[in-house]
Amino acid sequence: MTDLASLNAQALAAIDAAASLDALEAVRIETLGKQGSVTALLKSLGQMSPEERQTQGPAINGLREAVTSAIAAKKDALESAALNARLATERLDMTLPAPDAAAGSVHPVSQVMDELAEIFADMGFAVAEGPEVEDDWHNFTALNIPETHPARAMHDTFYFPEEAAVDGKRMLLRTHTSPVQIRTMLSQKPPIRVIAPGRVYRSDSDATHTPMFHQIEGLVIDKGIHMGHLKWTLETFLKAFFERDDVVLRLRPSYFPFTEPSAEVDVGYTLVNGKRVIGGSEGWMEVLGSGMVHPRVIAACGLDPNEYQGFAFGTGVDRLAMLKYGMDDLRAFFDGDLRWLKHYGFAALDIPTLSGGVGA
Ligand code: 2U9
Repeated sequence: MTDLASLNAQALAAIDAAASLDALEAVRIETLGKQGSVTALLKSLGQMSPEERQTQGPAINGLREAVTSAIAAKKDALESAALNARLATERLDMTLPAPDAAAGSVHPVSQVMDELAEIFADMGFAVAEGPEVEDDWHNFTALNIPETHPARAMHDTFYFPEEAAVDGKRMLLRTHTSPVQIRTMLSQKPPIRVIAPGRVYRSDSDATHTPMFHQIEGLVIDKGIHMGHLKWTLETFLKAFFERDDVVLRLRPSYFPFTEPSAEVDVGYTLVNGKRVIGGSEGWMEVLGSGMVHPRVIAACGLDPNEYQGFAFGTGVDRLAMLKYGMDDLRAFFDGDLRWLKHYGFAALDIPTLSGGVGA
């Protein structure tokens, strides 16, 4: 019995001292292996008298179970210690800066779109989106541009072939983002405050026109809206966009079928070393079109123009980008020239704090 007790103590001490899985395996072989000490004891049961076996049997089996479970427990402990050690060496510090990857840059149009969404969000405007393939009613008729209206010809519309008609309607590429606001007015109740940024298409191409360009339009519909709301909104927007408090606006009477009265909006600039810088009023640059939403447009969307009024405005995002960041050729926006993109592109998550100068 003393032999068993000391063998038990020895085995448990060896198991306890095993510092690695290999060392533990060696202990297992020494005790429970074919030639092991515990196995030898188990084999000795065969030579014992039945009486001896009755007392020794349970004791030897108890020893084997104690050694087996001590080895299993130690194996678990060693394995989880090894896993923890490996995880510790593989730990990633998420606060470290990302490695310098030669990634792409944010296109100035995307950058300006983001800036616009942010500025207007601060004024309570939501961003509205709609299809680029439109029907005639949403792009023209609802905007007080009937079939015979000369503005239809002015828009240089890309029409889809008659065979591609949807529900009997000939489709076209939207010539402005205005159909988005029509869809918004049809699906939402006033008060409405939305901006609609996006691609628009016109069959036109020269140094200042590309067949696809980006527009942003804004629309406010509520009770009691007047030109004062329009002017304050545009002034607040232009001051935030050009990051200057001395932005001066000039509203000139104009004509758009969808607004009445209509006004073109100029911003004043000052010449600094022969370069136009926004601010002051030495000269004027046109930046926006705007006006009070035409009562017929309000009525086309199922609202009573005597109850609801609104203002709207529109501008080219590409042109705004050129003015703020000093580019002079619109076509470069769509060439995909990596040198241009590297020069004018923005780092992801970059928030520019200073205007890059006015190039126009
Ligand atoms: C609805 C009602 C009114 C949107 C407007 C302009 C004036 C405008 C042009 C500027 C240069 C587009 O990029 S550009 O060619 N836009 O001058 N847009 S008011 O008026 C709307 C729109 C939707 C329902």
